[in-house]
Amino acid sequence: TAAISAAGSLGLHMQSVSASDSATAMPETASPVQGLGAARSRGDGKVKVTGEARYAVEHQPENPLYGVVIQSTVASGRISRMSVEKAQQATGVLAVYTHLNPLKINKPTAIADGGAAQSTYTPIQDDKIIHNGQNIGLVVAETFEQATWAASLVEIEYETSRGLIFATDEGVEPKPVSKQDIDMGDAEQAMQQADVRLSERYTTPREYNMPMEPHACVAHWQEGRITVWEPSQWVAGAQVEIGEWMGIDTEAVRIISPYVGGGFGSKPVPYTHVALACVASRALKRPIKVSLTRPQTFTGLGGRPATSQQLELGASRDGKIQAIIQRSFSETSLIDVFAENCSKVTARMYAVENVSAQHQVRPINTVTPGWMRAPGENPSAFGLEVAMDEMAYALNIDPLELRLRNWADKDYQLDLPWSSRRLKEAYQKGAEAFGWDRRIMTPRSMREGRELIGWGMASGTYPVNKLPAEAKIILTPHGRFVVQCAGADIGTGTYTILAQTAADILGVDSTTIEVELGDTRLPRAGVAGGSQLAGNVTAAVNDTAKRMRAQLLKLASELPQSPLNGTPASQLTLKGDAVQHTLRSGLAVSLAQLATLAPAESLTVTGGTFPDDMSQSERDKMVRNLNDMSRPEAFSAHSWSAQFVEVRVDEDFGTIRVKRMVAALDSGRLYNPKLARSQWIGGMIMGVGQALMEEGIIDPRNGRVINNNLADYLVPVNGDIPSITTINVGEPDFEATTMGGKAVGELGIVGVAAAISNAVFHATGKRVRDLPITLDKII
Ligand code: MCN
Ligand code: MOS
Repeated sequence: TAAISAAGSLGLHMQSVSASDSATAMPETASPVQGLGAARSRGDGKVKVTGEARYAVEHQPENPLYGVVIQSTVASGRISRMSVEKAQQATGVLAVYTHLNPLKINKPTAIADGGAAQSTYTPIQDDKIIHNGQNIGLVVAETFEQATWAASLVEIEYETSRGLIFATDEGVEPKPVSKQDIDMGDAEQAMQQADVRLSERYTTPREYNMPMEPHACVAHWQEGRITVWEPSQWVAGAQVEIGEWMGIDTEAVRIISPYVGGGFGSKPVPYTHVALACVASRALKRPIKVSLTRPQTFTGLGGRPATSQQLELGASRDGKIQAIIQRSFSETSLIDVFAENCSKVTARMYAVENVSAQHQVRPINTVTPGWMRAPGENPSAFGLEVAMDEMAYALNIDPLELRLRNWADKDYQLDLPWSSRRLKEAYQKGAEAFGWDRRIMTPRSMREGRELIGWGMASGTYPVNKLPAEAKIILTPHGRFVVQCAGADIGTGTYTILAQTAADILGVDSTTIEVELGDTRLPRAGVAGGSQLAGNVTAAVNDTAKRMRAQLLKLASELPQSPLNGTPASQLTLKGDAVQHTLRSGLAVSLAQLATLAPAESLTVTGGTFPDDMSQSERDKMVRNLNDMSRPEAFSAHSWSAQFVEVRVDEDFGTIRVKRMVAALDSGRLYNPKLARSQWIGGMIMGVGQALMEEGIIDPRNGRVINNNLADYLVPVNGDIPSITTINVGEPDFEATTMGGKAVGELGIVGVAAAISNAVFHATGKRVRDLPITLDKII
């Protein structure tokens, strides 16, 4: 299947096979420039696998200090006594910062109302405890070991009050998030008239992102300015928050984050240990490293909050869904509203005219939750797609057929046409590759020996978000291009696709282009979140590269010593590391030669997608908050997927194994099919974890996260993951984005847990509506 044809170079219909075969299925492209659409390997791959890539906390400043965070051990109340003398007297200790000896930290502005992946908690300002594992102190010493030892010497007593541990506890006061309510048609009445009604509750537990690189930073205060090496999905957001915490100008903050060892939504903005590091560096006038331990990351920042949704579906006998009524809630902290909105896909996936959905948050004693891959869409699709399977069984209609009978020819929620929706193709190609037509509908009807076989499917979607961005391209004295942009590469492939974007325009091999990312000094870009960065920054680099090309042609034509002097730029082209005459072959000036002839300042070009007349400060504002993110206006633009899963359930032991996964996905044009597949399967694997393993276990007595480490908080390992087939059914969608691509990063996880739950039902006849699907729930 070595399949990069002319169509393949636009990322079309690139079919790949199982994960184990991916090397043969995804050859390096033969295209001369390895531009967009080429299935190239990651440019940053080698430095990452050889350990050369320096992650934030690996930055080694001169004469560093080490800070160790102290966390609370109760959920609610106040610190009644704290004794830090022993710690202060321990070898190497410089300071113990607590509410008794605080450093001022200002309350940051919530970055987005009802969706900020951020806590506004300010540590060490008072004695109040609002959750277990709250950051309540920082011990600073000459070495990490000294700081760790000293932290253990701090004595703390609490006056505890009754905490609200779970969203369903008595005393919890729900808050509506009415901004996101859905009220279409007359759902109550349509429900009454429906032939078949189903109403069930679907829940997802607390889940944690847990990237390999824990949350760890280096803060260095020097002469009124702070530089922070911080793993970041969004350096501009980090810059604002740190400035606010410290009470200094945003411009006095620099964030450096060239590599991020995964974020999955947990690194959009820094958390409060970073605030402690920054103010401690200022107070002690030395650089300081602060790293949360793995257990501390479970409460030093939030993961996906637990969700619960009551979902009622009404349908006609022939399988037309006539009404949906949904009431959902998710946990939040006592101080911030973070809504994991369970109705993100409810009214969008199918042609349903009557929908009523309301979501509320329930404040409890927990750290403010945050983003985790597809916040909202993920639990929303779990509920809806399991409910659709239940309806299919209630009506005795094949689950895939039921979905087709409810095909949405437009976005019913927004009443807008789709920009593109190749979901039917996804259903068809996915079903074909999976062999869905051989499925026997009756549960427990397929088996092999002791193993029950279950086949399940689900749909998934993720929206296209947008924000302008900027880039800079430099031609170096050696005739090489450097592309710069502040956007992050969190393991996604930004480095690579930006080189590919520039290569298309500049006519050089993309592997020769250097890309620099993740620094507030570089041209503006917004968050690597909401699966939009690729679209935003490829568009910016495309524009900048065109400006660079125009500039080079102009220089070649105008520089007195250029061999092409006097040739109109319209007769020149940029390819093969040279500006060439289009008509007279051999007449050319190499980029290296041009670089020596041209004045240095003429070889740096900036560009991007902000409106030309937008001021610098307005541009700053846009990339520094989340409210200016937009969606296309005349169309509803989304990525789509169809997930097919086979599980095997051991009848005696109840163990569940995912045997096969097939997904057909529409993410529009793929900028790099190899990387897009890597993203998709990454999401699918995370979906396996969500379906079968992941669950934060909370101690009802004190709100402690009991399984706060990677030995007890289970995630899939290689042995849990079957062969995965991904099929690209997307086509370029220029209504969605400038470069024609749609969302990739979060799409892969959406719907996976539902497909697995549906497969488990098919295998066993047991319907599991509460994730994860552990064996106790099916035996
Ligand atoms: N891509 C493509 N064609 C497109 C769009 C994207 O080939 N049409 C590929 C590119 O390689 C691009 C990548 O997919 O770099 C992701 O692009 P995009 O969907 O725009 O997502 P972002 O760049 O905004 O990345 C964030 C996204 C999110 S929100 C989460 S959560 C997530 C994810 O990416 N976290 C990740 N994928 C992750 N992958 C890794 N390794 N680590 C994480 O923390
Ligand atoms: Mo992704 S959860 O939007 O960072």
